[in-house]
Amino acid sequence: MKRLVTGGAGFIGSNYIYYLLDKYPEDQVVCLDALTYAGNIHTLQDAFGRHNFTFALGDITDRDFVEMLFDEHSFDEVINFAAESHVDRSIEDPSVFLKTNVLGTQVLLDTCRKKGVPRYHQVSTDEVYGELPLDRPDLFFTEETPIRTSSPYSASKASADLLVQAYHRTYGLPVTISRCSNNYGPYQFPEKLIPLMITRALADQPLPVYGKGENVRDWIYVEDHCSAIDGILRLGTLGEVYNVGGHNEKTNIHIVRTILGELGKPESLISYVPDRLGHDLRYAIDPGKIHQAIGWLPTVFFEEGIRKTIKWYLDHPDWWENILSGDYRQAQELFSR
Ligand code: NAD
Ligand code: TDX
Repeated sequence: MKRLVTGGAGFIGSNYIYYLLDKYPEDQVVCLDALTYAGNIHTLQDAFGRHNFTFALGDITDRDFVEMLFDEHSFDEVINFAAESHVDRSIEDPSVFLKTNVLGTQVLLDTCRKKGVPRYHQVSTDEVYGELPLDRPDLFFTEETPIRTSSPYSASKASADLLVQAYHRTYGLPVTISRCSNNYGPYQFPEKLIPLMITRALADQPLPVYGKGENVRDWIYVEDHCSAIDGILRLGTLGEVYNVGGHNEKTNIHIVRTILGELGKPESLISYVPDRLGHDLRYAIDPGKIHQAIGWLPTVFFEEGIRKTIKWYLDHPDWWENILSGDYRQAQELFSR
């Protein structure tokens, strides 16, 4: 079995590559990544030692390159993690979000079709459903919830989802889609809430909480997301969408206080800042379908997962200090020559 993982130098893609290398030690994994600011070649250093791992530096929007890669390797599965993923950046400048997330997905779909790849999986997000109100804890996103996006990021991800579904319906492309809630764990870029707060608290810098910190996210430990995707690829039904989440809803301020408590840092570091534009109030996934269909359930409770995550950042200062200093970009430049 030979799998292509796009965006594998990023947070979830790299965790998925390690998951695959451990679970299927005989299978081949090829990572295609453009090493944008969010990709980090150091993240994959343990994978480079494995005989069955190959890294390809390239952009999913580059049709010629993607076709060449597919000719070189005959892929059995393509799993698309590659994306611009940060909502705040999409508010600053939507353009690259449309290019990578929509047109990049189109290139991958076209190439899968042209080369007859037997399986394509699109890694999507619960953000395509927009927001739920804070005062209706009984409401959850199901796969039937209408798409109603808030940010340029979520609009681009929703567009990609629709394209994937269209390629299934029109051309019979064998696809599945997962829509997961907020991930946390090792190798997450320190612009996202949890690693940002950990790294800033360690440096005794102010922790910027948007608005009143009352927005709710449904958190999932990254390994549980990996096992869900693997399950969908093994047991899912072609053409279907699966929501992935674990009933782990927390307010942002709860997350920030938990991190400060675990690190023994004062709450005076919290700094309330102006709210994100179009800030979604609450995300909450109903994971009933994936549980019924393939028996998947998350295994890591938030209290355990957040401790593991904080410990990982404490144990790997080189990884994130290299990012904060910008030094990690030098390795990327050397690598791309
Ligand atoms: P990330 O930003 O950490 O990583 C993205 C990776 O994609 C990087 O390695 C980057 O270099 C690569 N990339 C970007 N543009 C590329 C291009 N044009 N060609 C090739 N590679 C490119 O993102 P993440 O948090 O790991 O998210 C991965 C996927 O999961 C995304 O599709 C995202 O929408 C989705 N998702 C993320 C979350 C979350 O909580 N982080 C939740 C649900 C779904
Ligand atoms: O500095 C901050 N202060 C703050 O209060 C940051 C970066 C975030 N926040 C808030 C905004 C959100 O309510 O924390 C919450 C989480 O923010 P992010 O980490 O930026 O994640 P979110 O916007 O929820 O989107 C994430 O989950 C869904 C990922 O970045 C997406 O890629 C994924 O699709």
